[in-house]
Amino acid sequence: MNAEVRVPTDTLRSKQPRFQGMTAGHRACLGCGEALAARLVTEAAGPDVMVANATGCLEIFTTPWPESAWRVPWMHSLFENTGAIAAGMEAALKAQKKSTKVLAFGGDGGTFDIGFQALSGMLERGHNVLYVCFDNEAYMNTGIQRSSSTPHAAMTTTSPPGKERMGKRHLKKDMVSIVAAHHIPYAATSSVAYPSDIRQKIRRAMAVDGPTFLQIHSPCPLGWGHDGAESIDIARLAVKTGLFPIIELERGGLTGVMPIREPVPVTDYLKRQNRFRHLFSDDLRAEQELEHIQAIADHNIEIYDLTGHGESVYDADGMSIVRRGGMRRA
Ligand SMILES: Cc1ncc(C[n+]2csc(CCOP(=O)(O)OP(=O)(O)O)c2C)c(N)n1
Ligand code: SF4
Ligand SMILES: [Mg+2]
Repeated sequence: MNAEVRVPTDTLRSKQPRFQGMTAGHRACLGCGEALAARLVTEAAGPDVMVANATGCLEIFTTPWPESAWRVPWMHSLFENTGAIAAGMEAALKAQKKSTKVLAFGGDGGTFDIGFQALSGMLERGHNVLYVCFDNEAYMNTGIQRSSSTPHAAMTTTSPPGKERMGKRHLKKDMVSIVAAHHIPYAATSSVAYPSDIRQKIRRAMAVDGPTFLQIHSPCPLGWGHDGAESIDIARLAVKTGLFPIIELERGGLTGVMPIREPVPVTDYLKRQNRFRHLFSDDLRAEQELEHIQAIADHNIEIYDLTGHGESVYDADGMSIVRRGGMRRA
């Protein structure tokens, strides 16, 4: 490199994030949305945290014995008790008069299904815990089984398309609404396609003294069937179709949405993923399913008024480079 254009190391260092709670040494697949999301979350949360982490890909790929990618106190919990473990950690810290924030991490399987009871109890009792769900829409760590977060018609090893059905028969569970129905101070969705939105929401949740929840849409190249280099594009399309609305709820009421300037057809999102390839076959049921999925996206656009702020620069097209955080309603 020409010495005249060399950037001093100190300048480079000053531009690096100050703290990374999850760093090198993990073994996630290339393009893993969950790995990137977890890095962003821990970066925004800062060093004064303790983590309870349900079993799943995140736990497995960050702790291949004897290595660990964690730079914060971190505890592996079972699938079913992450909420209870996090609540216990918070109670212990409170008894010691420490202000360290407890974070709880789980996949969609660990959150929507198996750990749901402990999560509900933790929310209802008002523990000061930020629960983050890394939503990759199936049980990926054990080989892509459907969860209650898997979208309708997606192919997994336990929802194969065939004579009986076109992939998963049921709808994706509306988890953020269920969580918000616990009247907690703050619940929101975000996507790994919008890092500044994740950071802003984590900082917001960290400042709340009480239970908070963030569900982050995190593509899994292995389970969704796309190239790892396309993860961010695909995550952005989920938002821009209306299939994954980015919203904020406070005490159960909707307070913010990320608007979509020009919604794109759901086929633009679906056709990029192998898990939906049967919907682009000659099967007569395929067209019906595509119409059904478009209707789901249209419904989201309507109920959250996602196109209502189409003139704003703070939307699904522009906000990642323009501003942090979702648009707030008056
Ligand atoms: C009670 C229980 N059931 C099943 C398993 C096996 N298991 C370990 S990880 C995993 C999948 C996790 O799925 P998810 O929570 O969505 O996380 P992901 O791996 O997709 O990130 C399963 C089924 C287990 N460890 N405990
Ligand atoms: S299987 Fe999916 S979630 Fe698991 S490490 Fe690979 S890309 Fe990430
Ligand atoms: Mg999962």
